[in-house]
Amino acid sequence: MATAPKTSPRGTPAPRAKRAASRSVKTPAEASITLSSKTYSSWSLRGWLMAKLAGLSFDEVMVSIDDANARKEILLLSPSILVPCLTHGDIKVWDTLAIGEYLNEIKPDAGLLPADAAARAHCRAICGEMHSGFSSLRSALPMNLKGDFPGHKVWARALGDIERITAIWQECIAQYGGPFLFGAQPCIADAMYAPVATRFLTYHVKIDRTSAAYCQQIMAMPEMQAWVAAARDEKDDMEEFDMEF
Ligand SMILES: N[C@@H](CCC(=O)N[C@@H](CS)C(=O)NCC(=O)O)C(=O)O
Repeated sequence: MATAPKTSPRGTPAPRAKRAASRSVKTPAEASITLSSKTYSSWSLRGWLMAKLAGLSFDEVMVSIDDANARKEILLLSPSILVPCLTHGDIKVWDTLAIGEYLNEIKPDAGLLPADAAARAHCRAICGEMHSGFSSLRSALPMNLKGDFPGHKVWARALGDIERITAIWQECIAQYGGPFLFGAQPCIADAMYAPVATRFLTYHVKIDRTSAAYCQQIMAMPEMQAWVAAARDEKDDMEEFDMEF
């Protein structure tokens, strides 16, 4: 697997792209990503954010997972019937962690994984914990970027998940110096935990100062601000979720 150097060219457009932009010619996107709700779909947010951090140019294919015809469409676009799904040429990648690893292979200079092998292993471990765990937190505090629930009661099992997540964050920030989990730049791990940061704010979860500052750091990212603004513009509100979606 390709590893990433410490520095990133993120935000520095290639000279060719610059020339195209100055003539107002829209260059075709390199890829597309299937997404569902920007308000509620935490996995869509993770995959989208990873692609943004990678510097990939991509089209967003929005599908509503409520609608039967749209579900058929997702089946064509994503063999798991889940979002996100990345399509890059003939290659389809339909699982968020796999998308992150694939993006790291095609954009090895983007810094999606830490350059140091030990930090990289640490990063993969905490991404794995998010990918396969914290089910109590997910069902108790579903992502809802239009919501604000100050009095929300957090049940005991979700509190265990919150303790573990904030311990992960504190440990990473102490070890790598912050402000992101693995240092100065956001990486795959920050994309994996970004929806959790939104939940802590939406439900006014009481957390330590380091974790609270980390949530603010995530929300201040220009990519997150763009995603949240798009979520607020989404028309269809859904009543309520009893599990993460
Ligand atoms: N393990 C999958 C989880 C993806 C997932 O659960 N996606 C949800 C949206 S956040 C979904 O597509 N649900 C479709 C449905 O419930 O119909 C991943 O890593 O991508």
